[in-house]
Amino acid sequence: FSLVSCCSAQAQTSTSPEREERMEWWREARFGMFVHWGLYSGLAGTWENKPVGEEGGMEWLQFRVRADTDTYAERAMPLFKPTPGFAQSWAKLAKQAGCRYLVFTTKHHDGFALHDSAVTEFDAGSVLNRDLVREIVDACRAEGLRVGFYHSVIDWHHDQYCYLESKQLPHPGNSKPYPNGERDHGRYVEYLHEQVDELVSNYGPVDILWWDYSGVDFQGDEAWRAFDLMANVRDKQPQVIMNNRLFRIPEAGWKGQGMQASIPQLDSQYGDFITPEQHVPENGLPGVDWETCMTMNTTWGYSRYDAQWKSPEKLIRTLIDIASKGGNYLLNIGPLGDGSVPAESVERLAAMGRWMDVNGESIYGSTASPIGKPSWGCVTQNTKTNSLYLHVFNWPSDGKLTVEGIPGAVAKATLLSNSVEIPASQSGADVVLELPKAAPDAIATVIRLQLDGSA
Ligand code: JFZ
Repeated sequence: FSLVSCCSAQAQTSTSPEREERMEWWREARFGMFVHWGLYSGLAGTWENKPVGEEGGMEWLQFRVRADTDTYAERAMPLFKPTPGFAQSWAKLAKQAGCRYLVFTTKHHDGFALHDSAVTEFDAGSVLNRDLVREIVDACRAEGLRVGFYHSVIDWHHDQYCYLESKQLPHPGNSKPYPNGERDHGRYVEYLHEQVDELVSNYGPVDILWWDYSGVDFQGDEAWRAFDLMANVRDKQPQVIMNNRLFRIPEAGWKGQGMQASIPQLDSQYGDFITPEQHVPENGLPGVDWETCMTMNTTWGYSRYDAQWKSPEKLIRTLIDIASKGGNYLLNIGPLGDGSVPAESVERLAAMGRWMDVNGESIYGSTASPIGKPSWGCVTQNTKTNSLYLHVFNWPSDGKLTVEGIPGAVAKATLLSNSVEIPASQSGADVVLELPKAAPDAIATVIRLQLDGSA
């Protein structure tokens, strides 16, 4: 009889003491910065002097305009000019925002590698005589940030890469002619393994490997020799945490690759965490580690046309919502070709940092709330200190906040920002709090409930 229930497939991760140990910092961290940056960044959403579009992923520019890889590279390279010190400014920005880790694109689908690779000339080492991976890793370490490598297994540049091995198809976007009319995808896979080996051998400890991604009909071991690939990474970096995007459950279709709320199975053999993209799973994902990745506007790679920015309030409340459901938030920036960060992103991260400076205690090290989804906001808990954190989004007009389902006796209620005590009266699992008339923080005011006894 299957443990998977009949009506709602409940994901579970099989785990081990080693895995529990390596997940510890990641579960504490709750907030990370994602960076999409590569050749496409200098193009900034423009091709032949026209906007490629007002929204959507501009890191896909080569595909969107159906450019062959040589034309794309020729036009993009002169516009990709990282200034010295760009990496330090990213790391400082992440640190000040309250991020505990930074994950950046070592190679995106266009195939351009940011490190100094011995196995290609389509890399920063050959083109710029710089190792941008080393610069970014060093900058992160200097700020005390954990560091993760996003690595695309899709590669529109490599002349042996095929989207569907069996059909000898190149990926749409790669219009290089087939050498001898035929490709040998196995040779691409060798290249992929070599390049990943460089990345996990030459830059000291790597905290995360963030694979991206498999298609419905070509995935996992068949497509990438995924188990070998992961085993080598694990061998060189025993503590590394990996996502599950090398795999896809074909029956689940395009919606099911663990980017969405539920997949029927997850095992640490397939990756340590699931990556819902651009959304927060309605009820979290109990039993699995998950991280929502999200853009601040609509594109991952920089576009000068995309002006659809989420408000700081929306971003802060999303971080809280995710923490209250037990997940992590990986929030993206798309720097320009010179490595500078759009002012809109800097402002938003600064606002998040100001909120986190005051209220970070309610986010770091928190776990999913035992209290469901109250109408007024979100709740996180810290089981080590036996406290609950009420995040009030909608301030009660009469100043009385009723909290239902408290799993214990409340010893003390305080405003987290200034430790001022809040009068509380409890009857059973319900507590009524007498709040100040006006919300001290219009975005999210946090009230700390200390419960009796220690967990
Ligand atoms: C992938 C990339 O294609 C994209 O450019 C970006 O890097 C993002 C973080 O990851 O986007 C995907 C991949 C797969 C699906 C959706 C978006 N999918 O299967 O639905």
